[in-house]
Amino acid sequence: MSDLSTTHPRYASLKIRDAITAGVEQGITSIHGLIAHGRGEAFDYLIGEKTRPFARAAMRAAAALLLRAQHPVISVNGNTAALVAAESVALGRLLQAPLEVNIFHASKERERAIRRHLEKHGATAVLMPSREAELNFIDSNRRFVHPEGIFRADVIFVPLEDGDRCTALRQMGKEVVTVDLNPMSRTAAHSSVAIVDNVVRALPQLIAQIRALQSASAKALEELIAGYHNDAVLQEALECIRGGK
Ligand code: PTJ
Repeated sequence: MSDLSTTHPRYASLKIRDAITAGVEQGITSIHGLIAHGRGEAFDYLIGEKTRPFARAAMRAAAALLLRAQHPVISVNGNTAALVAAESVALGRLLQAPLEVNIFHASKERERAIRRHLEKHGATAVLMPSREAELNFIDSNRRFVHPEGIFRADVIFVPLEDGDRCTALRQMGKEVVTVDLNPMSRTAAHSSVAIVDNVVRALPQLIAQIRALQSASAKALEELIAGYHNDAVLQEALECIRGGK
């Protein structure tokens, strides 16, 4: 860990860097994950490193979609595990949804390290990718999924996604909720709901939003989902980055 003073003006950002580099050192996060993180940091800087109204709107719709789901699943990769393991476990518990390890850069060792890390944070059942079920429309390692998890899911929460799987899941008729700081990514464009925010800020707020909507009627959830337009929300994020808002 860096010798960080809480008074450092970049303290929050540097703490997150420490978490992601620790993830690499522990064999949880891919070395490529550092590059992905750097890209995320650049976009975070451009949105002012705070949760914006467009992200809050997406979180409300995401909460409604996840609450309406019959079989929600939370997909966890190396960056998510390093940054928000405890929050991912809490989200799974709240939704009674399984966590499933699914990584882009293939490594059985890293899959097992992610599972152990989630278990250390309180996860009881972590689904692992298998050769028994494969997604269509995708060639990468991410096509291998658990038959009772992502394969069967109707709504999948996939923070820090690569665009290919998001598109494949949508082509298979599933709803996809993502967290991605880049509003121009294929992931953001192709998901049902894209939360343009740092996953570190987004997860606690999404959990709070789900709690707030837990007793909402089915009709109220439907209305929230129907009133959400991902393209328009991404446009707002782009305007914010261009300095418009
Ligand atoms: O563990 P693995 O093998 O599954 O690999 C995970 C990564 C993230 C390396 C892999 O999925 C990947 O290469 O992703 P991409 O295509 O680089 O996309 C990652 C996206 O996440 C980019 O659009 C980044 O801007 C965004 N991002 C990075 N850090 C954060 C983020 N979004 C939200 N919060 C972050 N902290």
